[in-house]
Amino acid sequence: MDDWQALAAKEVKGKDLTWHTPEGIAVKPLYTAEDVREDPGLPGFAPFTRGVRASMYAGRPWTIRQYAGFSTAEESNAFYRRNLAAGQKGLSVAFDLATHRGYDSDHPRVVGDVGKAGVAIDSVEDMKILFDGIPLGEMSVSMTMNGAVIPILAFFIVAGEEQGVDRKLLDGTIQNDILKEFMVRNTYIYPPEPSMRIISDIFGYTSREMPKFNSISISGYHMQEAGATQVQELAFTIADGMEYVKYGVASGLDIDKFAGRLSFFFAIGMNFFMEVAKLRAARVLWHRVMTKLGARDERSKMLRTHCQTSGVSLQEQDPYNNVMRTTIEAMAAMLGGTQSLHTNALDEAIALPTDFSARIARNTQIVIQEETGMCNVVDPLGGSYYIEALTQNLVDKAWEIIERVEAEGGMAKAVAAGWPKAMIEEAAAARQARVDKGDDVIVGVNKYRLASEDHLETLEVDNHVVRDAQIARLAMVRSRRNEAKCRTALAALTDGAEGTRNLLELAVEAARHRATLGEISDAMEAVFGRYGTQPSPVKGVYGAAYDGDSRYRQVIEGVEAVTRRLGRKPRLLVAKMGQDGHDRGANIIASAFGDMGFEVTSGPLFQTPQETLVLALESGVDAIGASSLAAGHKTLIPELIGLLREAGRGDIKVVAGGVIPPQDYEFLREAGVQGIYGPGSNVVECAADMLRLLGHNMPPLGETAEAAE
Ligand code: MLC
Ligand code: 5AD
Repeated sequence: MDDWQALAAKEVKGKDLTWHTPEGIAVKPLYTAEDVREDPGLPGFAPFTRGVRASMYAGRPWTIRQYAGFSTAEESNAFYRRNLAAGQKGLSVAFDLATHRGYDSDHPRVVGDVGKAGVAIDSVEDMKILFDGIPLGEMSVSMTMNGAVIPILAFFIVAGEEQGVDRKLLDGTIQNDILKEFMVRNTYIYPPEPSMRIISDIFGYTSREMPKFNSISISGYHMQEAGATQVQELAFTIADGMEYVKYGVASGLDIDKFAGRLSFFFAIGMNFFMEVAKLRAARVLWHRVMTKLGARDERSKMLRTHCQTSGVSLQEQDPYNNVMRTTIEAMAAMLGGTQSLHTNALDEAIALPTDFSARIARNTQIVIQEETGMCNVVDPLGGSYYIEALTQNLVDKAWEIIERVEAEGGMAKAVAAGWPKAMIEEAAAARQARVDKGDDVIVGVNKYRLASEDHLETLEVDNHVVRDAQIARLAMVRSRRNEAKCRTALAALTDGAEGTRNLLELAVEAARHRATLGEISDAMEAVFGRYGTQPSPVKGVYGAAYDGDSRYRQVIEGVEAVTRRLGRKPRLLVAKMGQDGHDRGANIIASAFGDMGFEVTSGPLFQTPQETLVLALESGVDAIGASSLAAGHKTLIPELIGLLREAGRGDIKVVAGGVIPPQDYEFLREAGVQGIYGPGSNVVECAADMLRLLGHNMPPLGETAEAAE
């Protein structure tokens, strides 16, 4: 080793080759047998470091399970069938945001959301169409639903019933993970306490009635998407799992009766070896945790997981690069031993997948499975000094966080206290600063950027058409049902929410009588109430990363000049309208603009344009930045501008940011939007633009005012 060190030091002239990762791990340039503390054992045996099955993919490859859904049940059903015919193996349903948040498609709050980010499901009738020709006793179906989990699972059970499928045979997964919703994903409906009860009720019902069904998908995915480091994702996900097990046990269930059907879900980003090690570490940690919690059955201690390649790692610029990124991530997922995988489409940063982009995404997995021979050997990276050392490293680092969570009374308390969310937001702001400064390279975005981009065909859903169709079907369902029976079932559900009867069981009865999603949701809301939160962006992280940077300094000076002119700081409202809860971008903008000297009002989630207008006027803002990541921009932003004009405040500047396809730019500009910032926008540049909009003579960054003139 001494000789190697001397030789390497000579080669690099003494430069330190240690890589300090965002998770605080010092990765050395070389690993040897000395670094491996423990023998990882064998696959299929505790603690499952090398995989949960003895034969792994040599016996059966992971499930190719592409997450999808858009527009109506008919259109999504046809899409699923085409995909299954082309080699997809399992289904994974994406619902629209109206459905997620417990609103029927005819609700006035969801005009911009129906059918946009997923499929609109209002009743059993929609669910039956969604799975028409797809036998629910044979096909495993995952449903990503958390807020409106009771009506959706009830619809699924009744759709199965009406297909003639015994509940005992229903195979699939429901996401049902509410803790991470409060932390990062934001499609909650009820306050935390009743939300946790709902989860225990689902554990109780499924463990009794649906032995093949995975009752939860404990998700770290969205944490990484929100900016968490791999260690944070790992630790908070395992800690969430512990909390659910404790609630299940406290509700009277035997741990080994339900724990074997808990499943997990992780994001797989671009740090290849770290991701492989993360999945191995997750299995070690879960085995440790479940042993501690008193599980006896080995299946209860076995972490089975779905993975999805990382959405945030994909870019709008030079989008074919995304195919390579997704391939690398897919390989990390399979080398880490995932049970099921979704590979993202190359148009991820702009829209939902088209048939074309979905085909490339699916084939990424099929090529790995069928052309490379990679599945023939179990855990082929096992025994790599680096991988084994990194696995241990991640276990140790995550364990420190898990111990902190436990010391403070568990994850529900930690979520209520807010520190995990703040930790993730700090990591997100730090990452954004590294990207904006060019320290973290993104090819085609902050390095090797193209002078002009080719046009990419993307999917567009006309949500007015979808909404009209849904409203018509709702009317039909309501007119044909036995109103008295439906009302009685809904009243029983409200009583159940007040009492202790199993809510899923009661909702199944209501679903049979054609109660709608909104009605079932409301029946519980009457007792539980609807939950809302106020964003509180982190301070100082973005600014600290930029300390001493001349371009950043230029913006600060610009803000100071505007402040002198106005006699107060320039004021910005960061607005989130519609049911879109993706708030990473909004939080980063609020945080970074605050650091640069703006006075920022962070609007609450789920606002109507009318509510945003009121807040803008109350806060006396100069500009509004509307953040849109769920395709509501063409409906909601023009409506807001119209309201501002009606109120005589057309002078308030409106800019838009988020996932906005270039073909919508013209439409938005015509509607009065004065700046559009898609994925890959540099936040310091955005701030400079904002100063220009506010009338400041801001030269291009990097140039002095004289040079610009
Ligand atoms: C597997 N099997 C084997 C085997 N491998 N049998 C013999 N030899 C082998 N080598 C058996 C398993 O035991 C099981 O049977 C059956 O084959 C299926 O295998 P599995 O490993 O359980 O796979 P699968 O059915 O695909 O289940 C994977 C899962 C599940 C457990 C992770 O929870 C799942 O599918 N999750 C998907 C979640 C998802 O799609 N989420 C999307 C989120 S998108 P048995 O009898 O033991 O069950 C999102 C984005 C957003 O959230 O924000 O909107
Ligand atoms: N169809 C396909 N993929 C979707 N995603 C979200 N909604 C859909 C949908 N309706 C994927 C994207 C996103 C991640 C959270 O899930 O990849 O980044």
